[in-house]
Amino acid sequence: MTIATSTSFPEEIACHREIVEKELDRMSSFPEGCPQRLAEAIRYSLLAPGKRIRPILVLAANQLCDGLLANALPSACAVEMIHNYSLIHDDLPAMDDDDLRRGRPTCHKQFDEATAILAGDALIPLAFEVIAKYTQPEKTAIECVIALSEAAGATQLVGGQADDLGLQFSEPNLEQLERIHHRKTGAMLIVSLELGAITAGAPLNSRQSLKNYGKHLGLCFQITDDLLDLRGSQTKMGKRTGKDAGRGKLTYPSVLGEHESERKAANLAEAAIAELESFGPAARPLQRLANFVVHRSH
Ligand code: GRG
Repeated sequence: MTIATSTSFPEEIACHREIVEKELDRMSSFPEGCPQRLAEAIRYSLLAPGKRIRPILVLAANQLCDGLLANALPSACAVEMIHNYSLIHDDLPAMDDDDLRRGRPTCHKQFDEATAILAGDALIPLAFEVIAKYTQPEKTAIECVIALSEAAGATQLVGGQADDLGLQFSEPNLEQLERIHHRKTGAMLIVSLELGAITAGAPLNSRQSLKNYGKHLGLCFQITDDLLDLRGSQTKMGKRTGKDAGRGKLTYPSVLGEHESERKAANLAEAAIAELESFGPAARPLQRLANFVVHRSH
């Protein structure tokens, strides 16, 4: 089925961005105890203008399952904190070695490598602290901590990144590529939807539909990321483009070709949209988000 609407960011959930940004600001204000340069580096990266897709997914999924926004907000901030740490570390010379992120110098360029490593390090426990302190009831907080730690851990985000770093200049292999991206990019998007459902106390079938939507959306997001790296505008993306091919990285266009990659991304967006049909019209914002992801320019 086709959601024939605008491909811009869905307005009904774009408002969540402001709520999340205010809360991220508050949660990273460190009134005392954090060394000033470290606090500046954390806030420089965390509050930089990102799309905030992951926290918006948490809040939109929670809303779809009739949850309370205030109970999902700690998890929304936590996924953005983990995402931010992964961006800071990914940009380091030992990893992807980037000097531009969200339209600004990367954290290690603006500060220094040691400070950037520590800023990323500090964001990991902060994410779990925020969930544990501010999610009700305690049982729900524990469930959120377990879901996020699994998604961010050695078998998912970190494992996917490790495999991706090890795979430069290997033979094109779609299965390997999909396995990496399911963990490196998909896991954090899937857990965002799961956290929204958990904090709303949603039944298992709703949780599963949201996770399936996240699985399709995650792969679609990665394919469009690869296509944008190939032909996107550096100004719009806020990061260097054209880097993957130059480094011999395995990407969807390098394995499938541009046309087939586009077709696959469109099919995945359709599959994501179909997963949410059982929720009725209340799912439209998340369905439009899938359209935004496949047509995005940044
Ligand atoms: C260091 C453990 C570790 C993992 C790094 C984030 C990451 C994993 C790699 C970045 C490389 C990359 C381009 C991944 C593809 C998908 C992705 C995470 C894109 C960046 O996310 P956006 O587009 O960024 O949501 P904003 O800035 O909008 O938050």
